[in-house]
Amino acid sequence: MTAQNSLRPRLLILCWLLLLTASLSGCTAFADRTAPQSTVFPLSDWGRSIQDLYSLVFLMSIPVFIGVEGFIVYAVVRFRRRASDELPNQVHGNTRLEVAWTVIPSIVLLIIAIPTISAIFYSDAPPASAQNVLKVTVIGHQWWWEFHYPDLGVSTANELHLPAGRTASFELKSADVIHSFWVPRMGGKVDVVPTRANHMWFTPDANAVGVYPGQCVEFCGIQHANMRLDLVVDTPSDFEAWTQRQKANAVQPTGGAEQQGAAAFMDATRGLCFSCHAIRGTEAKGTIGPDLTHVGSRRMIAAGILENTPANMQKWIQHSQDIKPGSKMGRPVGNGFQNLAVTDADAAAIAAYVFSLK
Ligand SMILES: [Cu+2]
Repeated sequence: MTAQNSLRPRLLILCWLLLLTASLSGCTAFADRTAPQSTVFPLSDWGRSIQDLYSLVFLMSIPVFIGVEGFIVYAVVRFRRRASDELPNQVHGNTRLEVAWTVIPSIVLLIIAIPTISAIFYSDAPPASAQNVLKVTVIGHQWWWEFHYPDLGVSTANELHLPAGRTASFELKSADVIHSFWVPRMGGKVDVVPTRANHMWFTPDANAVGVYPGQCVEFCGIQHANMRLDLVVDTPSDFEAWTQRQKANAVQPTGGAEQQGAAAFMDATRGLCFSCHAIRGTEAKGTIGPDLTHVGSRRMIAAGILENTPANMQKWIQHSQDIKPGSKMGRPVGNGFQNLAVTDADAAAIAAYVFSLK
């Protein structure tokens, strides 16, 4: 045996081992029920309808895989070149084989098509049995999410609250370019397209209380990857309490750093914040950026990039263009934005003020 020949089986074994390792590492991710963005352990009715389809296709692909690979292995072994071989038998066409490999895949596709079409119709509108459907309007912006609850009179940004066990129906719109809305644990993705409204719905499971990250999944510009959101599934009573807090106007500070921050927020030569942000109950009525009426109650800021703390809030106010280059947070210059020119003292005061808006 030459050196080259003895190397070949070793290389083959190495390739198989690498493939096996890669597949097994995939399995551990697949089996992790706590993975926040797993799609294979859905927590809603809509998510389950998609998962059922996925399981069906996966199960059907197993015999197809074994069959096709089996035939390949058989052909490789049975018809391998032998020392005594001359030119193999030359054949053309085999009607029986060709009919078989047309009919069998057609049957497989038909079996997949029937539940797929029924799942598409199921996802179209909430089932007639859904009671007290909660309406939510989702508006995608470069690069954050706006949420309105038209029947509740509540608006928020980047943090979507839903009560467990109650069907939510979404109207999805865009303020600028095409985005796509996705909370993996709840179901699939739906495009968010300018000039039209798309729709989706799902019912978070009654036992799904928790926080589930979501994100934009359609490339929408430089900060696309930083266009995240949190879905907070509350118990019905927690959701009711949250709604009541969100409905209220902002409580204005009467002293301390918070009050100085409120003054800087409304000052065109200092914070300039009011020109882009709204705070209900004040003169700030801007619509370019998120409504800040209760921003202090949110877990994250900057569309899921920074944890909501006074220090991070100050960092975001002063260094928004370093943290999220290209975002519309900052002072407009030419076609873009630059960091706000606020003093450290003003930035700290504004941060204390908006953080107090719970
Ligand atoms: Cu995007």
